[in-house]
Amino acid sequence: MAAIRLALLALASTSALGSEIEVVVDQYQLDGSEQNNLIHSARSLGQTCLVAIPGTLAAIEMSLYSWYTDPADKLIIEILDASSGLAGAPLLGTTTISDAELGPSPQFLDLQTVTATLIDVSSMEISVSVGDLIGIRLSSAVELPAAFYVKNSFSNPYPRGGFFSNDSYWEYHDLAFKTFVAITQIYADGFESGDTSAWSSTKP
Ligand SMILES: [Ca+2]
Repeated sequence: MAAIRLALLALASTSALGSEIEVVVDQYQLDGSEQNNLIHSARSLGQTCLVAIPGTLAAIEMSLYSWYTDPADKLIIEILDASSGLAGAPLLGTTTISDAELGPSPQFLDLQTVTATLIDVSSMEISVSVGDLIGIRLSSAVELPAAFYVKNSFSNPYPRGGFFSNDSYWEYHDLAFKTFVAITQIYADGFESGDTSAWSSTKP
């Protein structure tokens, strides 16, 4: 088990004059206490979620672990545009994480801090708007008995989306997950506090 990737720290950096990029949690479902779901060569699965904060999708956190896998085995993470349904949903981006990069697998995620596996998806540069339905699909080429696992709950703790596996969808299953969105904060005065460089061009 490697340390959790803390790429978000790098994302939360200052950009252009008068604005700052901030990474915030958008959608979340913290309960993963009811089931460990298998992911292997014959079984993909995922979760849909409804975007509420516009920006750029930055990261996904999930409670993942593996069994009989090799450190180099890959879990594939795909982000889908599920707004028109999951069947044939356009692929917005894909990345992988190796078994060696998996973090801890708590039964409950923590809203305030990253305690499981953080998957950086910022390189996909996916712009999200309020009301977009995003699908997060997990798959792998590993063959049973090797498998990855992700924790979820049965009692529909997240009514704004649902669980899917291969071609099936269950509204009442929900993975434990958090989505992180990078937003650009624009300062009302057009420049950052303490920065007086803009004054010279606005003074008469
Ligand atoms: Ca649900």
